Parts: sequence; C-alpha cells; structure tokens
Amino acid sequence: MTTSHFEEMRRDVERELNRIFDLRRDVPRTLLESMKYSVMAGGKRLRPLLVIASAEAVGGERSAALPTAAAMEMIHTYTLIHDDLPAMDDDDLRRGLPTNHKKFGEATAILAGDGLLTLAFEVMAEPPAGSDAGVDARIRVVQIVAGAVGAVGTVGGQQLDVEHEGRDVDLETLEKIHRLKTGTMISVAVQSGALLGGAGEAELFALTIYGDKLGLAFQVFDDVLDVEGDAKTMGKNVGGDARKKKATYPALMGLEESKKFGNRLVDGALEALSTMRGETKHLKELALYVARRNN
Ligand code: GRG
Repeated sequence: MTTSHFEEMRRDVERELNRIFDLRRDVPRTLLESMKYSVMAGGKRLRPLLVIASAEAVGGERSAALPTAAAMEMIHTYTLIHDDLPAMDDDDLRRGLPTNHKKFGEATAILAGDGLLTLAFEVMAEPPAGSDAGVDARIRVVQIVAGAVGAVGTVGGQQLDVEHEGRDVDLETLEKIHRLKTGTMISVAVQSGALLGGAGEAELFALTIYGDKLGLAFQVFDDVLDVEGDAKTMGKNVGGDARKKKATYPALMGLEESKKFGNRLVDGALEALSTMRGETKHLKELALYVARRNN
C-alpha cells in the first residue's frame, strides 16, 4: 500500500497525531513518551486510512475525518499494547520494536493504553477549530466507536479469545471471536468516516456491509500471515497462534480454504461498493490490499 495517495493520507494522519500529542505536554513525561512510542512506531495505519477513504467516498472533507482517523489509530495501538502484556499474549516485539512493556515496564504500558483509549474519545468529540459543526455526527461516532471497542466489541472478543486458548473451537465461535476482536474496529472505522463525511442512508448501509466483510477478511488473512508470514517484514513474531494452540482459520479449515474464504469476503466487500455513486477507488484498493498484504 505504497501508492502516493495513501502515502499522502498517512502523512496527514502522522501530522494529526503529532498535533494531538503536542497539545498534551502536561501529561507526565514518561507516560507521554510511552504513548507516543507505540503510536509513532509506524504500522500500516489501515484504520485511519479507512476513516479518510470512507469520508471522501461520500463527498466529505478530509479535515473533518482526520481527528477520528488519528483517534482510531490510538485505540488500535492501545489494544496492541495491552494484548502484548505478559498477562495476555506476552510478546516482546511489535512494529519492529520492543513491546511497550519491555521498554517502559508493565505499569506504564497499562497506563499508556488507558491514556490512549481515553484521549481518543476526547479527540473524537472535540469540535474542529473552534466551530461546532458536525456535532450530531461526532456524537454518533463516539457512540458507535464506544460500542465497537468495548465489552460487546473488541474487549469482549479479547475475553473470549483468552478463555478459548488451548480449547477446541468450532467455526461459528471462531468467527464470533474474530469479528469482535478485530472486525468491529475495522468496520466502525469505515462507518465513522461515512458519518463524518455526511453519508446518506443508502451509502451508510453499503459501507457498513463493506466494513463488516473487510473486518472479518482482515483477521482471516492475519491468521494466514501468522502461518506464512515473515517476522522481519511484519515487525512482530509469527507462528505464535500455533505455539499457543489458538483457534485460527488455517487450523480449522486449512491454509488454502482460509485464503479462499478471505477472498470471498473481500469480493463481498467490493460488491457492496458497486452500489455506491461516489468515487470508491481508494476503498477498493484498501480491500484488495487486505487480501494481498504481506505485513
Ligand atoms: C487488549 C482489549 C484488547 C484487545 C486486543 C486487536 C487485539 C485485541 C489484539 C491484537 C492481537 C492481534 C495481533 C490480532 C490480529 C489482528 C491485528 C489487530 C493485527 C494488528 O493489526 P495491524 O496488522 O497492525 O493493522 P499495524 O501495526 O500495522 O497497525
């Protein structure tokens, strides 16, 4: 995903993240350093790109979507920091660097995650540059993001994931865990962009289907990459799912069937876009990227 328009979107997201952190100089120094360490370590920035591409696909302004794009990256990074903790996945490499707790200690890593999650909601609710335009859309975004990343979304999915480690899991349960743990955040990134861009009901409906399918496809291909991927390219350890006896799509349906299933989901996401009138080129490219990524 190196195409210049995505590079440009990514630069805008990095600038927005820096702007947000620069305004929080009163955060205790080590905590701010720890929050910035994980967020600014890179990553593909898929969720912010989806927020922006979705807003622009319905004719919205990038400036209206940027704070939420940055906020989604902060929430995503908080889940990674907490997931890497010894009490969860106990990982020591993330985004090509030592994990947050390895660098700052467990207490600071927990607090950095908490700080990022709460800061994200402050940012999403903030009126842009002194005006109160779009207040209804922002309230709706705060509401759906809170639902998607909370106990009936990402947090709940993580709980089920932890509970099912080392146990036999059927496909239905696996899909539920994957949808909650990873899918909802990707899906809500798309929906948030649509709302901030002023989507009508039909566009919101199409983009919701696109986001749902893409969210599950992302996790299916993530399972595939944990089998086939290269640790150096991915900036994290691979093979952990098998070591931890985690239920994954390749474990349940085999590698090739998993890829086919992931591709069918991506096709479904692309089909949903075909009902839209606006320019969906970037959303299409992002969906294809999910199926072809190597990191
Ligand atoms: C701790 C509440 C809580 C939730 C954790 C997202 C998650 C739930 C755990 C992360 C574990 C993991 C590696 C899941 C696989 C899917 C995933 C989220 C991969 C990382 O996302 P990428 O590939 O990472 O978008 P980058 O670094 O590119 O942003």
